[in-house]
Formats: sequence, structure tokens, C-alpha cells
Amino acid sequence: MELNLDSEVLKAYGYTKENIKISQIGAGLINRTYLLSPISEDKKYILQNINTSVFKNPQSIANNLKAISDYLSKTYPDYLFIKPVSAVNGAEMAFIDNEYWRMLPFVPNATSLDVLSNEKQAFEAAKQFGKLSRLLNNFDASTLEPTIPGFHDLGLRFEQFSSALSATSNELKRLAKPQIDDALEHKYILDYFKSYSHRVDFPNRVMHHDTKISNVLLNSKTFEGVCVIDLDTIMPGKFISDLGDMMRTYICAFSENETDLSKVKIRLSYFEATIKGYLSEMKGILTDTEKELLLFSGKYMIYMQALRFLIDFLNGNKYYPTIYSTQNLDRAKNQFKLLQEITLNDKELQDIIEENL
Ligand code: GN1
Ligand code: MG
Repeated sequence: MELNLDSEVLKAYGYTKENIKISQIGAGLINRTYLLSPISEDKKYILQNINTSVFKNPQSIANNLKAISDYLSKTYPDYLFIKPVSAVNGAEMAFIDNEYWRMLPFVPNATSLDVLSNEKQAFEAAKQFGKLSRLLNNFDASTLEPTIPGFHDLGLRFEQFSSALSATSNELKRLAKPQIDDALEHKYILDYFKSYSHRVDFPNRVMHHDTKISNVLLNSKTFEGVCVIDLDTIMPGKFISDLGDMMRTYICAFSENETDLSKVKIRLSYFEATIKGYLSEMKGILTDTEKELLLFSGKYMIYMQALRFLIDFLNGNKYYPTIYSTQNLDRAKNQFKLLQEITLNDKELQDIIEENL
């Protein structure tokens, strides 16, 4: 594939097209990611173009990463936190032709998976995300900037859904009627959250906010966790964001893009591995209120993601890239099915949590 990388971007990091090999990697929906292999070095780098229609203030990402990296390097010097490599001029990002770029060290002998194929991977990934939260337990989350304001605010997402519903066409409304009904029927999830949100032992923590399996590196041979990646959405949030998104993405064998809904089922053993991995780091840190909400975190995140896909469909697919016009609607259907599966298995899932608390 022809890679159209501006040579100014390479120059900002001290390279030229002649002394580097470039390939595209990663499957994220938001940022474009490249692998750079300088011909005369052993090291490789990851170069990312930051999507500024999503991250409107990239400097906030750089500030957050710097603050966290400084803290962790003092308190836990052995912890591998992947912070950006400075550009030649010392800046944390390169700003070229109105686009922001940043470079990161490539971690050797590690792999990132797109799908989970065994429970150990779920355990290791959940442990890595739990570990990040544990190490940052005493870091003052309020000093970080929200890199996407209101990102996991379900109340805001519900408002966006209501606005999208009033502004959309009759045709899209007709197509999405069952999912619109689903969205309204599950509003109790938002009300339930609100009934907890003012509790004092429901703190804001430093959350990763995108805990899918491809955002953790595992050792290529042993499949043990190495570190977490994709740190753009590290910002203050509730523990729900990280654990809930792991439930959303680890416990079903098929992704949000699966259109055969009979395949959208939950795997109890993967749920258990996720809970065990997360609690192996966070059990001693979570408050009583948070412990009450462990299973709820999955419902909150799945409902929110269903709303986000539905909103995007009603708005004409402006946020998530799609390959066909009803893909966001299909993704919403998939997420509502997953939510139904979780709800149907409430008792078994809660029992697994109790056994591990
Ligand atoms: C986006 O870019 P990616 O694929 O890591 C989105 C997440 C969603 C996810 C759904 C900044 O993540 O919140 O859960 O798609 N990230 C942003 O696949 O919106
Ligand atoms: Mg991401």
C-alpha cells in the first residue's frame, strides 16, 4: 500500500524517506497509525496522526501523558509506561500542515490481539488495566484534563440521542425503530447510575477509557501482559469505564461488527477471567460502592456504546467510519443484544463476582 506520509513529518523526528521503512498498522477507528523502521537502528517507532475532529485539543493528551509519566517514573520506576518520543525541536508532538503527529517507541517481542482466543488473555489484559488504575490510585485525577469532554458521560450521550432523534429523517427513524425503543427502554441504566453518582465513595480515578484487547500488549511467547497502549483517552473517570469496556469487548466471541446476532452470546469463563484479572490488582482499592457496581459497569458501557452507534446512524454516520450505510445501526443492534445477554445471565455473573470478591 502506498503511504503518503509528508516528509516534513519524518523530518520533525530527524528522519527522511530514504532512511526509514514505513508501514501502516493498527485497527483503531480513530487515529491513523504507522510503523517506522529506521534502516540504521535496531529500534522501531510508532507514528500516529491524531484525529483532531475527535481530539479537539491534542495538547491536553500530551499534558496528561507527561504528568502521569513523570509521576510513575518517580513512584514506580520499573513500570513500562509508553510516553511519546520528543520531536527534534523538543516538542511532545509535531504540528505540520494543521495536523498533529506523535511518535512512540515500538515495544519489541510483544503483540496486540484483535480478538481473544483464550481466557488467559482476558486475565492478563484485565490485570494490566487494573494495574494502571492501582498505580495511579494516589495520583490526583482532577489535575488531568478531559481529552474528550463528556466522553463516557451517559447523561450526555442520552441527550445526544434525544437530539439526534428529533433531527433525523423519518426514513432513518423507521429503519431504527426497534433500536430507538431499546434505547428508551434501557434508560433505567442511566437513572440507576445517577442514584449512585453523588456517593462520596464513588471517586473519579485516572481511567484509560478504551480497554479493548488491542490496546494491551502481551508478550509474544508467553502471552503475559506487558503494558497498555493507546493512551489518548487517559483522563478522570469512574472505574466503570475500564472494567465495563472490558466486559463489553472480552466476554463475547464476536465483535461489535458481527451482524449474525445468534453469535452474540456471553462466555462465562471469559467473564470470570476478566473479573479475576482486574480484581487481582484492584480488589484492595475499590470502595464498597464500586464493588456493588462491578456487574453494572458492563451494562453501563454496553448501553452507552449502543447509544453511540445509534446516535451516529441517526446523524448520518459522521463519527465512526463505516463500510455500508446501516453498519452503525447493525453495531447498535449487536450491542443491544449483548446487553440483553448480560441481563439474562445476571445471577450467574453476579455469583462469579461474589466468589472473587
Ligand atoms: C473508538 O479508535 P478506537 O477503535 O480505539 C472509540 C471508543 C469506542 C470504539 C468502538 C475516541 O475506539 O470509545 O468504544 O471506537 N474511541 C473514541 O469500537 O471515540
Ligand atoms: Mg482508542
